[in-house]
Amino acid sequence: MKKVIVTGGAGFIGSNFVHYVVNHHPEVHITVLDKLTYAGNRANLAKLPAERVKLVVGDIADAKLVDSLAKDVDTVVHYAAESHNDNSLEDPYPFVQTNLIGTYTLIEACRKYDVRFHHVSTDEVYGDLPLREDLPGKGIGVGEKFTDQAPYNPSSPYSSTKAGSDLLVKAWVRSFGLRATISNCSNNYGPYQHIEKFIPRQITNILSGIRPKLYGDGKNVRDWIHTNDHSSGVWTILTKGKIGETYLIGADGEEDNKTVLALILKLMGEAPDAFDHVNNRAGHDLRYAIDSTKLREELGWTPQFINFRDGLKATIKWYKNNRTWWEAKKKEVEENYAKNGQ
Ligand code: NAD
Ligand code: TDX
Repeated sequence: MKKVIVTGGAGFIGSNFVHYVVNHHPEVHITVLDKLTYAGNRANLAKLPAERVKLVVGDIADAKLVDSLAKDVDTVVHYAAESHNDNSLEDPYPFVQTNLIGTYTLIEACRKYDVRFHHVSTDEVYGDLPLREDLPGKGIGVGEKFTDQAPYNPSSPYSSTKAGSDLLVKAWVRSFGLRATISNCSNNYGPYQHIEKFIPRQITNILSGIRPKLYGDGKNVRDWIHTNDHSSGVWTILTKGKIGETYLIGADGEEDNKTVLALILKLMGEAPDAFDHVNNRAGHDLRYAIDSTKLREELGWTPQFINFRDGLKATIKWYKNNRTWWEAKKKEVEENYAKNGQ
């Protein structure tokens, strides 16, 4: 693997992956293909050496552009997507266009030039799990987690288009021999995450003198993983994964939203009740939980950033030290949420 296209490499997880590869794998040259939507930001790549990373601003659904780039590389790692559930409930169209047509365009080019393809997806394609407190018998070890055998059962326009994109990749492997793997990861946190998402929204609210906003009763559970561990998981699959296989990436980080918010408030020196309950998300998934045994045992991957409190502390510090990165966007993001009572 010497010449790699990273789609969506100017977004949150994609740019962290580009940093990871530049720092750990000096032989790789990267072309980032990114449309720079509201979620993409050139600044995420600004500190990287130009001789290692080139940014092409363009759409993954632009077949001519994709064809011209794919013919010169050996690997495509596909992060680009419309990624926010709340936005997909307002306007599903960009999700259908980018997540489905965009992925289709990429895999067509990869099959034409026999390029290795890795598809980055989400645990949300499997729908949700019941809360542990609603299961007979409570506590650790109770209740199933998602594995790669779980049935697809997505809830939102976002997760259904991600599910559709996974199925396209699976079909292209079987019908056309596309050399592809898929990963489905749980909720990421870390630097460069857009402030529309839960953790950065609450941190930047506090830094802006706005009270944090919790959807519903805050009992919904997410399985948090530091984005650097997601990057090492994707790299492991790219280098050791079996073609046609799906690997789930997760770091056993289940927490309910109320607990995460309480920790943010504590770490930032705020009172425990200094937040607002706001309107719940329509169709809000209850719980996600990943069983990553296959990736750990078959490919030898282990997450490194498993202390959530420390990871959160470092993330708070990053948003404090990088106000110029997010401050100009804050007003618009909050105005959009306010329209929905959120
Ligand atoms: P993000 O919204 O921060 O970044 C998406 C990037 O894709 C942006 O840079 C954007 O400009 C680019 N993009 C969007 N449409 C494009 C198009 N048509 N052509 C080219 N570029 C386009 O998203 P993220 O949170 O970094 O997620 C990246 C990927 O990881 C997505 O595929 C998402 O489904 C998946 N994922 C995310 C999480 C999470 O917790 N955020 C968890 C599991 C999987
Ligand atoms: O202000 C908020 N208050 C709140 O309580 C926001 C923005 C969210 N929430 C809740 C909703 C979710 O239960 O926090 C949880 C996390 O919300 P998001 O950050 O929007 O993430 P989620 O919907 O879980 O999806 C994320 O993880 C899976 C990513 O956005 C997806 O791209 C990924 O596939």
